[in-house]
Amino acid sequence: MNRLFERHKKRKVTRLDGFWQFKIDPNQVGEREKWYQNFPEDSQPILVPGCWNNELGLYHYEGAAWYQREFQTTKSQVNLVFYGFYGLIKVYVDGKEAGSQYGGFSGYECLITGLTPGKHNLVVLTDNTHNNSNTIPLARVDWFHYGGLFRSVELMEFDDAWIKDYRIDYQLEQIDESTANTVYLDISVTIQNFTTSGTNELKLYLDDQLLAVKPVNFPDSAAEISIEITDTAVSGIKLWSPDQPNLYLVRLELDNDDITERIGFRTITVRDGKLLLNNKEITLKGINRHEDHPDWGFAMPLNLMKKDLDIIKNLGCNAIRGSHYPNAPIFLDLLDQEGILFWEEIPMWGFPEHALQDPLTLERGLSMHELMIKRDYHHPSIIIWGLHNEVDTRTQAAYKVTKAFAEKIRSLDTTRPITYATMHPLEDICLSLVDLISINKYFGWYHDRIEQWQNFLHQFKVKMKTEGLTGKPIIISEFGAGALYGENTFEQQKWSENFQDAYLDYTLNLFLNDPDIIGTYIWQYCDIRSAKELEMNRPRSFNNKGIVNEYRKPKQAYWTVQKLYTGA
Ligand code: ADA
Repeated sequence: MNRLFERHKKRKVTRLDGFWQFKIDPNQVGEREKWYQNFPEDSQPILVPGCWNNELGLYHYEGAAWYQREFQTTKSQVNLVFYGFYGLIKVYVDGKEAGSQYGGFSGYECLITGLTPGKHNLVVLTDNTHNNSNTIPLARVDWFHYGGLFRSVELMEFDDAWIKDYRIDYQLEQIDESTANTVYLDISVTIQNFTTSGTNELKLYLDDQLLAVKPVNFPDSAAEISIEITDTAVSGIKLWSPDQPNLYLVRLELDNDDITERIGFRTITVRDGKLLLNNKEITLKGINRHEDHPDWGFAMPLNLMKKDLDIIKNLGCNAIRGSHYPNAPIFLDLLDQEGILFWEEIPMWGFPEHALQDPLTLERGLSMHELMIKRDYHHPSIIIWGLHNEVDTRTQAAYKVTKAFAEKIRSLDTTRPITYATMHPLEDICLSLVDLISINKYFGWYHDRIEQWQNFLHQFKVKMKTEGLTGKPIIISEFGAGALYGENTFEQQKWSENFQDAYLDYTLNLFLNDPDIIGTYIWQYCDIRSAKELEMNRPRSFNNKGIVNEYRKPKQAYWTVQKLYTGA
């Protein structure tokens, strides 16, 4: 399943999940030998969605790999949607390249036209090779480079025209959670037409109620057409909030095609050092979460996502940071339903100066932001866009990249605040570019003593005054300590559960009682596999700072955090 609601009533969609043929290509010979025309006979079956590293014998494989299967179509135009992969994807249909993309976590759509109805051969190359200068992420990260088609693949079929793209914006007449509101919808739609001329009608529904009908005139030649449906007033709307996550289905219909989006109406703003949801001050009680499990990697089943969310809600959290990449669309649907606030970011982690200077880094980063915002713009749970994480923001190279990212995001979305997580807060030269200041620090774990947190916060607030940053809310976006599940010591030794427990008790108490700090995101929810580049720094090759272990069993700190977050 990809989404928690029915996306199409009319469009024909077939899930291409299940067994595909698979072969790794460590020497990169596949393109030369044209595997896309003659798939190797010694290929093996593999399940999609899935990460190949969870297959026996492929744990450490990083590089190119090929997938193959057939699909059947009754129409001449199809859109192949790959919801998740890591790095590069190239798609071949009937022996010819149909398209490619660099990215992965925000998915890839590959449109193929002029097909003869019937059976077709589909071959996919994906490559998760990384370097330390311009891949996003770099090779050196603190999570596992799982490869493969780790989310579903879908086949969509079209007749003469299809709804290629849409964007739903709205204005609220008043912002009041306690009563029904009137909203004004502004919708823009891109229709792609494959016939040479004709007319049609575009219909707009909200929860099955027909709101507008707009004539569509196709020009003489096949083309893309933009249609605007503006200022449609709807009354009786209840706002979306963590306590009452009210959701509405917006449906667009064009003859034989249709698409449904699910939205919630709310505002999120920054004012005088505070974060306001529906004009009410909100404190983010958050946690960082990776999409990881030893048996599934990134290809987490829905049941596990739901369990994670239950454990996180039971902890008293109202916020999650999707460290460090766009999460599965279905997980975002769950967050919308459960009223959990989400920070989403691209996987740009720990870039040093030379990597920030690489022009490809900027180009890829801009494109990843665009893909992420396009895919996820309509989720009410997303309240923050994250630009990057722990890049060297003491440098001019970071300033240039951060400025370009900020401008790009603001050109695509003016409704959400932006931030990035800094690891050099006192020397950072980019903070003026964003709306929220987010700090990652580990005093008392990697360096200094835990009490250094207090001096640091004082020094940082002085810097804010001196540099004119006052008024920007402060979030502590990462803090935590490693604990090996089951390890307990009489003294508080590092790597023990009781050290971690005391660490989070001290730091959370400090932050929750500081009126300038509007949010905390504990590092981290569960223990995760780390990349092989870090295995000598990480016991078990895991990042062990989870407050539950990788199998979601609680460590001692879980209960302490629960007390502090729930105020019990
Ligand atoms: C950084 C980084 C995290 C993780 C953490 C740690 O803050 O953003 O991904 O690596 O450090 O555990 O040290």
